Amino acid sequence: MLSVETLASAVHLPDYPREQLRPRMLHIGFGAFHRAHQAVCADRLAREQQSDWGYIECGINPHSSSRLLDDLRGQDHLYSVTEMTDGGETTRVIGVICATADARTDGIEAVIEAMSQPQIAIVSMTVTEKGYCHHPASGQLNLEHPLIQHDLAHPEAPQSLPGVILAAVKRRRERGLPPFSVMSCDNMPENGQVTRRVVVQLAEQQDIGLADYIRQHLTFPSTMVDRIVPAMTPEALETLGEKLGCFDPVAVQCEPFFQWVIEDNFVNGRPAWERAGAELVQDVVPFEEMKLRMLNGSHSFLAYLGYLAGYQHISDCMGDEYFLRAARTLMLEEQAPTLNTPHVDLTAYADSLIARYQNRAIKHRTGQIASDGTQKLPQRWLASIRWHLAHNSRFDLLALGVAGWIRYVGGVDEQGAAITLNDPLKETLAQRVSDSADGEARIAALLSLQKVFGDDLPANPQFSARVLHFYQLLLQLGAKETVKRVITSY
Ligand code: NAI
Ligand code: CS2
Repeated sequence: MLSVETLASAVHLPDYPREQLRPRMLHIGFGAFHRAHQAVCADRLAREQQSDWGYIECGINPHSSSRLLDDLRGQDHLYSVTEMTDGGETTRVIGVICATADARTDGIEAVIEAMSQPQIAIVSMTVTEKGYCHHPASGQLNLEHPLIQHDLAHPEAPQSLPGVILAAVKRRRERGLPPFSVMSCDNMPENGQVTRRVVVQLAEQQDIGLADYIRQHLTFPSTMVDRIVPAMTPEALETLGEKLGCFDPVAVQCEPFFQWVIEDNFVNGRPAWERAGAELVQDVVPFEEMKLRMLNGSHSFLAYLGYLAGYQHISDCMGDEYFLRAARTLMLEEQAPTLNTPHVDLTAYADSLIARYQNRAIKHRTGQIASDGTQKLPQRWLASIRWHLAHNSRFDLLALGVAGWIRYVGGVDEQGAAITLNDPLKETLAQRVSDSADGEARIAALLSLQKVFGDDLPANPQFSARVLHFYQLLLQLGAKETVKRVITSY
C-alpha cells in the first residue's frame, strides 16, 4: 500500500489543499491511461493554478476482476505516476481523486447516484474501443451486443457505457439538475460523435423524449489523447515499489510525452486545461486522424509483425533497422498523404514518434497493442487503405499489416506456440480460422468480416490480392524476413 510516510524523499507529493477540491468530474474506467493522463493534468492544475476540479473514479463492470478502486480507497485515493526515460525517472503522487464508486463492490446504483450529484459537470471515460458497444466499421450502436441487450431489458440497472450514461441523464433530468458534458478519451476518430451516437441510439429504443433532451442539452466534445502508458506487470510493480519505498498497487509508469487536444464544447464549465499543457480547439478531427493513423497505425503494424517476429516490446522492434524503416515509411508514405493537416510538419512528427518508440525504459508489449484488433483496424488502417484505393496509390505496408493481423489471429505463432487472442470478436475469429484452410480461403474468411471491413473492402479484388500476396510471403519467409524484403524493395 502506498504510504506517504515511507515514500522515498525524491517523490513529489500533492502540495495543494486536497480538502478544497470539488469532485466536479466523474471518470469511468480507472485504467492505466487515465491515471497517467487526465488525472495528471488535473493534478498539475491543482498544484500550479489552484484549480479545485477533482475526480470521482468509477467502474461500471459488476463482474470486473480488478481491485484497483479498492486499492485506491485503501490509500486515501493517492497513487503514484512515474515518468520514465532512458536516463532517469520522476515520480509524482497524484492527489486529485476525491471519491470512488464501483459497480463491482458498491453496485451500479452507487455509480448512477454519483453521476447524479448536482455538482458533476463532466463525465469522461477511457473504456477501450469495445466499451462503446458499437460496430467498429459503421460506428452505429450494436443492438445485438450482450450488454445492450441486457440494458434494454434492465434500463434501471445498466451494465454498458451508453446504458449507464442514459440512466444518469434520466435521473438528473427528473431531478431538475443541469446536464453534464460527456467526454470520451478513447482512441477513436470523432470519439465524441461516437459516444453521442451510441447514447442517443440507445435512448431512442427506450424513450424518444429523452433522446431529444440529450440532443438538445448535452455536449459530447471529441478529444485526441496521447501518452504511451503500458500495462503494469507484477514485476514492474515490485521493482518500482523497491525504489519508492512502499508498494503501490495503483502505480503506473509512462513516457514523459503528453498531448491532449480537446474540442472546446462544454455545457456546464470545464477546468482551464490549457494552463496545464492541453490544447482547446474548435475541430479535433485533423489531430485525431493524424495521431490514429501515424502513431496508432504504426503501433498496430509493429504489434502484429513484431509479435510474429518474436519482438516482445515496441522498443525491441526499433532495434531492428528494417522494422524501424517500415514503421517510418508506413507513417510518411502511406498514412501522411491521407491526412488534412497543412500546418503540421509530418516528417518531424514521424521522427518524434520513432524517438518515443525507442525509449527502452518503456516496456510496451506488442501483445498488449495487438489486443482488440477488430476494434482498432478500421480507424488505424482501413480508412487509409480506402483512400489509396480511390487514389490508385501504393499501400503495401498497410496491406502487410492486415496480412500480419490475419496471421496473428490464426492463433499460432511462427514457432508453433499458441497465441492467446484478446478481442471481443475472438469466438467469431476462431470459428472463421478453423473453418478455412490456411491461405486464400483464410484471407477470404477474415476479410469478409463485415463489422470490421465493411462491404466495400472484401469486394475489392486489388485489396484482397495485396493482402494475399503478403500473407503468402509471411508463411514462406516469416515476419522478420518479410518486413526486410518489403522495405528494402520499397
Ligand atoms: P486498461 O486496461 O488499463 O483500462 C481499461 C479500462 O476500461 C478499465 O478500467 C476497464 O474496467 C474499462 N473497461 C473495459 N471494457 C469496458 C466496458 N465494456 N465497459 C466499461 N468499461 C470497460 O487500459 P488503458 O491503458 O487505461 O487504456 C484504455 C484506453 O485508453 C485505450 O483503449 C485507449 O482507447 C485509450 N488510450 C490509452 C493509451 C495508453 O497508452 N494506454 C494512450 C492513449 C489512449
Ligand atoms: C496503443 C495505444 O494499445 C494500443 O493500441 O496503440 O494505446 C497507444 O499507446 C496510445 O494511443 C498512445 O497515445
